[in-house]
Amino acid sequence: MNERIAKSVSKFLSLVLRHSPETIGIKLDENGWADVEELIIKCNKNGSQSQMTAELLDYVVENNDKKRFAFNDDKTRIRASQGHSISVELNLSETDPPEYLYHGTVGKFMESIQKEGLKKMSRQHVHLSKDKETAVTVGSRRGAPQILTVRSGSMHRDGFKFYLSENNVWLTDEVPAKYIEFRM
Ligand code: HQG
Repeated sequence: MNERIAKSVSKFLSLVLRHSPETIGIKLDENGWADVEELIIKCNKNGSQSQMTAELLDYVVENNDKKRFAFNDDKTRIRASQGHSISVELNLSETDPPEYLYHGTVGKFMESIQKEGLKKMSRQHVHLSKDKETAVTVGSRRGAPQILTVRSGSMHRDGFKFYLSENNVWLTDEVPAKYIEFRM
């Protein structure tokens, strides 16, 4: 498999399955699922992903570095496991978080985060990582990474809910500033 093609398919699927299914004229159901057959047909009608096949989709779901996408049991439907900006009900069950989780961001957001905590911004949840290395990768997408330590255990004891996505990203609705350690 050509990794360049697999990466471009992953990016395109992120766009369609997390943010704008209308790009190729499909609809997701309320739980974020797209019909696989329809997705393949409509991708091929859309100029930018005209090489889509069932095999390619299988490969990307299986080998994606962050396991961003998942099939349902009979592989007739596919969805993104997290990262949505459109409103979908993933039906994730609440999970007890570890004592600390990490968030990778960049310097220009720090002042605002210190004031108002971590917000969902354009997504459905605040995304947190269980290890600093992953947070560094997340922050590096935007520049020199700044890593925040979140006192998730305290938050949970204070009644905040946490969810673990199918691909092991920790999700919560917000992180008030008082639970954030701004120095490593
Ligand atoms: C920041 C990727 C100012 C926040 C990653 C972040 C992740 C604030 C940006 C997933 C703020 C939002 C999500 C506040 C938060 N004031 N800035 N109060 N609160 N921010 O992309 O966490 O590779 O929506 O620090 O790996 O960066 O696409 O969130 O910098 O798991 O699969 O606002 O996306 O996954 O950015 O990334 P994002 P994120 P994929």
